[in-house]
Amino acid sequence: MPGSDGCVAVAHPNIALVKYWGKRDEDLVLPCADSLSMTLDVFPTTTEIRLVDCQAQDVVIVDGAVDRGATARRITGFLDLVRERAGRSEAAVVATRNTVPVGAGLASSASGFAALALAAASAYGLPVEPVELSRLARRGSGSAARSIFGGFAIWHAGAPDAPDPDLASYAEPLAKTTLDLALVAALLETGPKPVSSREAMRRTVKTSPLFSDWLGMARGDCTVMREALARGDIATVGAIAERNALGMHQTMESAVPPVHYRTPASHRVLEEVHRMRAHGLQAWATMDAGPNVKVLCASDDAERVACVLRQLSGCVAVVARSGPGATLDKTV
Ligand code: 2P0
Repeated sequence: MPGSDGCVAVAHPNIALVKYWGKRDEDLVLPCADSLSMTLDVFPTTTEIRLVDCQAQDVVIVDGAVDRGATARRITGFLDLVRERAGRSEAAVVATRNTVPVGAGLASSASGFAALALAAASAYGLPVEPVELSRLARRGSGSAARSIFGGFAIWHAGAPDAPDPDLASYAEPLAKTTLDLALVAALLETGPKPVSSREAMRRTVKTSPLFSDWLGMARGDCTVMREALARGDIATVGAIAERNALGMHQTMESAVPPVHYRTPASHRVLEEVHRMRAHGLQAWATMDAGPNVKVLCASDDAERVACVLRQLSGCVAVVARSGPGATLDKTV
């Protein structure tokens, strides 16, 4: 039998330096523009899949508790795609453990679907070649395509007129860079977000008057970011990442109704980052679909940045660096 019956995979979240915000095809999860990220060495997700012949339905266990809601439906939908491609019909027991707060804008769906894609492909006997796996992970959650790879990765949107749009949209690693970038996550709130990023993106594409400007900016930023990473130019990497993240938030805040992920606490951290820069500490902010702020800096400056952030009330600072791609842990 191809593959194996029980597999464990581990994947880490990634933080986009040039963000993905907007789909051109919801079913295939095709983005409107390329995005570019760094996979982290913190907050891994571990997912185990065991195939079971004797059972009609999948069982999904999240952090030790059986889930019968939206998460389970999304995982079963993903497994249906894997089963269809593999020509198999067994149900599965999926047990997944996150170490990142779910739904708090810290990319739990990226690590989650990257780990699930690898575990499921392996269990059902589909190819586990990384670029092919990134296409599969993308169908679970767009940003998961990038978490298949360690270090810096680019997710190609693919040309809209490509003969096979699914094939044209994949992630791949960027060439090695001398840049030793760190990311200090300023964790402010860990509760679920008010609007899912999927719904927020949909609303932004449909209603934001800034959306076409955002797309133009994101496309240009991807090119400049790649060049800056290649020459190890942290000032350009930081400046573009901050501008790109703030542009994404302005774009969604102009949707109807607006999507607000930034809170007063987020603004306090953003102001602190600007203060750090004014005092000569090279640090830049980025934010995702949640209130938490992540601060980019040189690895050697990370502890100093974390120290400053820890002085802000209610702020827990976690230092992260470049981490590995998705790996198969063991066959059980
Ligand atoms: C990113 N985010 O590039 C952007 C920036 C959040 C802000 O990708 O609908 O969970 O599952 O494809 O990947 C979060 O959205 O969305 C995200 P779906 P996903 O990291």
